[in-house]
Amino acid sequence: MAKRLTLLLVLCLALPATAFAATVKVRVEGKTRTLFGPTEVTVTAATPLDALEQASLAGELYYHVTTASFGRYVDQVGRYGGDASSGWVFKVDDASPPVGADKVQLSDGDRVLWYYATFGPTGGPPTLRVQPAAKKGCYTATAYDDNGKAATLARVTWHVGSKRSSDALGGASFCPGKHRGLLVRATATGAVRSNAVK
Ligand code: B12
Repeated sequence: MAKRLTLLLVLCLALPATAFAATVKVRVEGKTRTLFGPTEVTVTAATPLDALEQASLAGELYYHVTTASFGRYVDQVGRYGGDASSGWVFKVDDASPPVGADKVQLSDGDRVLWYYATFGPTGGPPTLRVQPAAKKGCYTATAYDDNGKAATLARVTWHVGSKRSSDALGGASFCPGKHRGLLVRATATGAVRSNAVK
């Protein structure tokens, strides 16, 4: 009887780590380049920290976790660690959760973004998201602040494959014409580069 109870207890303790795992997308944007999943890779993960672990496994990506006063803290991904007000932060569905990366329960369909950023008095840099526009063959770029509030940037630079394609007014949709499967991305001064879309 005691043995059965112990087994039950062990099972209960082990369960939460896997029971709440969700199917999510993950991307990692470094200081100077994308480190993992420009098109956002689908992984199974319970928390944003877990999603980073899955990205690390799939992409042989180095990261390091330390324990700080608030709990578990990612102090390095790839080559760069944090320094003063710069370092690694994450968003879930374009908004920055106000707690550590092991404290957020992910749900199916969530998009996790880890990125290197420098924070100032008004918060971190906006992150860019590219989506297909209503008009076929066209794309839009939206900037999101730390609260996940969408904003239109004054200017956006569009990239098709490795080529810088054009500068455009933020908010205007971009219609590159035939681009033979090359990926479309957006960048903007002071913003974290966007995901890539076919
Ligand atoms: C500077 C700072 C940052 C910098 C750290 C740069 C660096 N040097 O490495 C950056 C911008 C990278 C950052 C990131 C994040 N931060 Co911060 N950060 C702060 C701030 C303003 C000061 C911390 C500090 O320097 N303390 C002084 C030193 C001497 O003490 P320390 O314990 O050694 O400080 C270290 C830890 O605090 C650690 N750290 C920083 N943020 C966080 C967040 C968590 C959850 C943990 C465990 C550790 C940690 O970095 C510090 C330097 O090494 C505090 C607010 C405050 N006034 O305390 C918020 C604060 C600690 N951060 C917070 C949060 C939520 C985050 C993020 C989770 C945000 C996100 N969604 O990504 C991320 C961490 C993600 C990750 N990497 O795991 C919250 C924590 C709330 C909580 N109860 O969990 C705070 C309290 C701000 C707030 N009021 O919301 N942060």
